[in-house]
This record gives sequence, structure tokens and C-alpha cells, in this order.
Amino acid sequence: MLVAGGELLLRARREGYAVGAFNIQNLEGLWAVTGAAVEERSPVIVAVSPGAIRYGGLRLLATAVRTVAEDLPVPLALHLDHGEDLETVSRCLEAGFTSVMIDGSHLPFRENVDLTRKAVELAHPRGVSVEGELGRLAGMEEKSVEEREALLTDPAQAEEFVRLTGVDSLAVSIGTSHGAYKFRGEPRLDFERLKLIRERVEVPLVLHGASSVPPWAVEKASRYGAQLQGAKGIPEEHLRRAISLGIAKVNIDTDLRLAFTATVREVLATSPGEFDPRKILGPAREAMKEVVREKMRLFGSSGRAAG
Ligand code: PH4
Ligand code: ZN
Repeated sequence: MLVAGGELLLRARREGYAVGAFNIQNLEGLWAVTGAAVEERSPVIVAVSPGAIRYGGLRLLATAVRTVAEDLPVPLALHLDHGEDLETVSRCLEAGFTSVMIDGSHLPFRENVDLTRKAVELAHPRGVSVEGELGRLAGMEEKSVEEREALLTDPAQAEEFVRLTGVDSLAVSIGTSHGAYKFRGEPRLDFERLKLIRERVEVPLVLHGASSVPPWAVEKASRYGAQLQGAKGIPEEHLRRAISLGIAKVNIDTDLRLAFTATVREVLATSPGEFDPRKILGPAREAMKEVVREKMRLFGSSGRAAG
């Protein structure tokens, strides 16, 4: 069933687990994510970015997700990921999204507050929750202490941001970044900062850029010609710790892309006579589904579908 995103997160925060937000761009992703949620009896957030909207079309993606959700025996929230502007937020509200993110993290604090508050004013009357972001997701290596401070979320500012905007959840920057190349050296997250933010911020916290970049997917993709040297993600024990410190929503995209790519490459290389898209994409969809199932177990959302 389709549910309000905010409710999923409030329950997760209360009960000490996290709900995965998995990005989709097409039906393969949607089937993989929802299939995993059913098998794990887990609540799930299906995330659609502006880039995915440009690729797949808003009405088509929203209709597909809402149609699948109708018959789904587990709660599903349809979420706008990294909404760029109020127009995108409005279009997604019209299309029936049940939570939206407005990402003003690149703006100066006051402008981020203004933009985010306007998104809240649009979404709340429709019962839709809003995620804001404070702090920038960026690789932290080779950065000075001052540069790190400027990019990572400041706990006192986070408290003020939530108060001034009325957001329902807050994405924080503690050292993660998007994509497959998160660290050159040892993976490091600023858990002390996360604790301080948690002490000051009541609303559920969100971790973006949380893919682990599984070695099996990198190795398989590389075996069949991919060039992914130096790919490195967030270790699973770091994610467990972040969740224990109050992260209630974890965003995953890269790990699904890697599983997809590794599997498609394998099929094409080992079955050169194959040209039926179903035989090529079917195994890739299964591989993505397995990744999502593992995340749900790791995040503690498995078995939490029932109210
Ligand atoms: N996201 C995914 C952003 C995807 O424009 P786009 O469709 O490429 O945007 O919000 C994440 O936080 C994913 O983190 P990950 O890269 O570690 O999986
Ligand atoms: Zn993100």
C-alpha cells in the first residue's frame, strides 16, 4: 500500500531501525525494489530523482510506482530525491508523491531556509512530508579542517534549520558522498558530529551517499570489461553504527547500478547469442533485488511491514 513517507520514518526512528530509500529510473528498478520489500516484509521508500524524471517521465514513473503500490502487501512511500526547485516539488505533489526532498544544500543558509520553508508550505497541506538537507555531500579527503567544517553539517545550525523550516526529516553530511568513489584511503564518517546533531534535532535523520560498493559487483563487472579501479563505499559496520546513532532513512543508488551493470555485462559476455531483453535484464533485476534484500536486513527494516 502507498503510505505517507513521514510516518515510515517516525516509526523507524522510534524503533531504532532505518528504512532504505532505493532510487529507480525504470521498471527493472521498480520490480527489484518492490520485489525485495515483499520478500523481506519490509517498508520501503522508492526514490525518484529529477534525473530519473527526465529519463523516465514523471507521469509514467509515478503511475507505475503507484500502480505497483496499490497491490503491495507492504508499505511503500513514493519520494522525490534531491528536488531542485519548487516547480519540481509541485509537479511531484500533483503526481501523487507521498514525500519530497528539497535540496537547497548548495545555497547559503538563509536561502536554503527560505527555499525549504516554501517547499514545506506546498507539501504539508497535502499531508506530504518534506526532507531538507544541510551540509554538502563531498569527498572529505585532502580537505583542511576549515574546509571540512564548511561542508559537514553543523549541529547548532541543523537545530535552527529544522526550527525555521518545519521539515519532517533532515539529510546530514557526515562524510559520505554520492557515487562509487567515496574514499581513497580508509573510510571515515564523523560519528561524533552525528551524535551532536541527534542531541539537538528531533526529526528523523537521513544518510545520503550510503552505498557500500560491494566487492563482488566491482569484481564481476571488472571481469567483463568494466573500469572501476579505486571504487570504494561505506563499510556495513559504519552504516549499522550510523543507524544506532539515529539515522532513520538510508539512500542507496550506486549499489543497484553496480549489481545491474555487473550482471548485464556477465550475460552479454557469456551468452553472446542472446538478444532477448528479458533474458538480459531479468538476471540484472534479480541481482538488484538481492542487493535490496541485503540492505533491508542490514538496516533492520526486514519484518517491519506490519503496523
Ligand atoms: N542519492 C541518489 C542520487 C541519484 O541524478 P541521479 O539520478 O544520478 O541522482 O540521493 C543517493 O544518496 C545515493 O547514494 P549512493 O551513490 O551512495 O548510492
Ligand atoms: Zn543523495
